[in-house]
Amino acid sequence: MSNSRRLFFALSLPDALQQQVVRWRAEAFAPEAGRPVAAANLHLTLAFLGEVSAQKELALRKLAGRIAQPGFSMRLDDLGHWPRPGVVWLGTRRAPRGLLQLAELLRSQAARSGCHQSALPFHPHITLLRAATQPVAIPPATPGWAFSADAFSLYESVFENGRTRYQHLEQWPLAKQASP
Ligand code: 3AM
Repeated sequence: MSNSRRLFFALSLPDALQQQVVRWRAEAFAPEAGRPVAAANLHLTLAFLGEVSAQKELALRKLAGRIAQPGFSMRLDDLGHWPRPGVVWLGTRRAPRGLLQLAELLRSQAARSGCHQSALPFHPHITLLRAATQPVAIPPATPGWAFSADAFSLYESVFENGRTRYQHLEQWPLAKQASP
């Protein structure tokens, strides 16, 4: 399997927003709540592809390059805890249609290319803490950051020296958002 890589499509967070989220997280959660995801690893997963051969990766990159979806904006105003996977997440109370359509498109392309897709419904989220398997005090609100997506990316999940790091591989633009 040395020829295959563990890949996923995701939205990246701008550097400034990464830093704001990380600073807020340090105040908002107790240190024992879970293991903080590194600022550079914060992302919103659109479609998880699993272990993908070089040939399949090339085909999926070509399909991604033909996507002509509009960009979108959302408010990061929701928080939650999934105790089973041990995840504390940041999300949105109103997922924009553009986000749902983009994820649906990438997931169906992945499924047609033979990448197993979870049967669970898509729940857009940015993982803040991992290994959060004990009850966590969730703050009542987030600062409600505005987040605009004008591109989506392909990442490789690399596990080395006991740590997971996400390597950015390629980015594709979303079409300009229509003015309101
Ligand atoms: O940070 P999140 O949770 O959004 O949970 C994994 C992470 O997303 C998810 O893919 C992202 C990069 O690893 N992931 C890992 N294994 C998965 C699987 N089998 C998975 N998503 C769905 N099915």
